[in-house]
Amino acid sequence: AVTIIVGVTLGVVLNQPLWGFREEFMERCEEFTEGNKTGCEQILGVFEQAYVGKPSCDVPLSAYDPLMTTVPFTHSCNKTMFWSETKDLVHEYTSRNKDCFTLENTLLGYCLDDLTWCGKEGSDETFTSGCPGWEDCVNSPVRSFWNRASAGFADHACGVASVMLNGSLEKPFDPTSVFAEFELNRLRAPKVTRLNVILVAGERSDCNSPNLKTDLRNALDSRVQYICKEVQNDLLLCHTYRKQALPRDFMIV
Ligand code: N1C
Repeated sequence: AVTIIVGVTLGVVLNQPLWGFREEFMERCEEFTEGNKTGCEQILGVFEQAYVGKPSCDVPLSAYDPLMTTVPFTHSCNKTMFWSETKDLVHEYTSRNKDCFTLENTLLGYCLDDLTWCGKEGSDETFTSGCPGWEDCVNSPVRSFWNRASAGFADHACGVASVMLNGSLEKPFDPTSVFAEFELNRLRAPKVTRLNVILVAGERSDCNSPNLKTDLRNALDSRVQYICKEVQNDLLLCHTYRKQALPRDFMIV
């Protein structure tokens, strides 16, 4: 915090962003890797090559291929946890249960979560304002990153995978979500054996909803086993009841 305050203050005085995107990235990366400064600088360099100097709606998914090769996923592949519209809850859960990994619990996801970035033609800088939003264009640096990283994250999954969905929505499984478009269709037998749907109990949907039983089921490789369990939001949130939060047969291997 002190570093940030000093950085921002100096930045204002000198009219230059001393605490910009690179500093934030490096701080997160070094924290995650327990101080691997050289490794983090290298990763940042490969990351920047995806979008620096390019028009900000002209960054395809493939621009991040070198990054994905440089930073392979290392978590045990049968501990993969996907999510859609349950971001806070799923991270509340994974922060207590080290047996599950969301993309944000991996190095790349951790470094870039909630950040905005883009480049500009003829500039070697990273900008954090005036960048296209998710809906502004398909090939924005941020959207392409999450799509590409999510695809790679799903390709890494094996054995039992899980997804946390939101039962207070009419369609917990949204066919236009990143989960539907870039993850679910990559879960293939025999590499992946089962998908656990963890449905956070809500007003609008339960495990019997056609949206899950039919739509999600049909979008999943028929050779992959499918189970769905409803869990209570407060059980999930409460550390004391963690062991009861998921039924026994639901535990991730
Ligand atoms: O579109 P979603 O959910 O189904 O995407 C979630 C899905 C997860 O399983 C993740 O593996 O896709 C991956 N993912 C992220 O990890 C991620 N972190 C932050 C996708 N999007 C991610 N974001 C941002 O959240 C991103 O900017 C996008 O706008 C949202 C998608 O969230 P969602 O609609 O709840």
